[in-house]
Amino acid sequence: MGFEYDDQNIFAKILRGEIPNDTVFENDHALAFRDITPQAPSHVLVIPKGPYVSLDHFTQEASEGELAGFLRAVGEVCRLEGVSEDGFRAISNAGVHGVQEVPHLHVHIIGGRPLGRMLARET
Ligand code: DGP
Repeated sequence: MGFEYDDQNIFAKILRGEIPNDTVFENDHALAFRDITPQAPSHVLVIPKGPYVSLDHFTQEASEGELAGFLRAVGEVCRLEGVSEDGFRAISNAGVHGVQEVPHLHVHIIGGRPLGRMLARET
């Protein structure tokens, strides 16, 4: 499957510095910042700096350095936010079924309170 990246998406604008963000952590390959509509006391988005739409796209086309830098940023955020001990949820929505709003790969790191079940059960 070919992946098309829209460089006018809002996270591309954040990476270019066109829109401000509340940065939590940054390394060579990733930026982590607070979600504008937090779902819990701690809600941080981790994004790769490269133009990738989804985890599927990223893991197909990113270099080993990008993969490592991104994943290490996820861990750094957990520790910086203090959610490692009590736990957290990492979510990456993709595509229509995943209800992805912003078409630049992001992992939500959510914690700071009990989060309940991952999904509502289907009846
Ligand atoms: P989703 O694509 O559905 O996984 O979620 C996108 C998330 O991005 C959503 O929780 C709200 C957040 N968001 C959207 N626009 C902005 C923005 O301009 N700044 C920040 N910090 N977060 C945003």
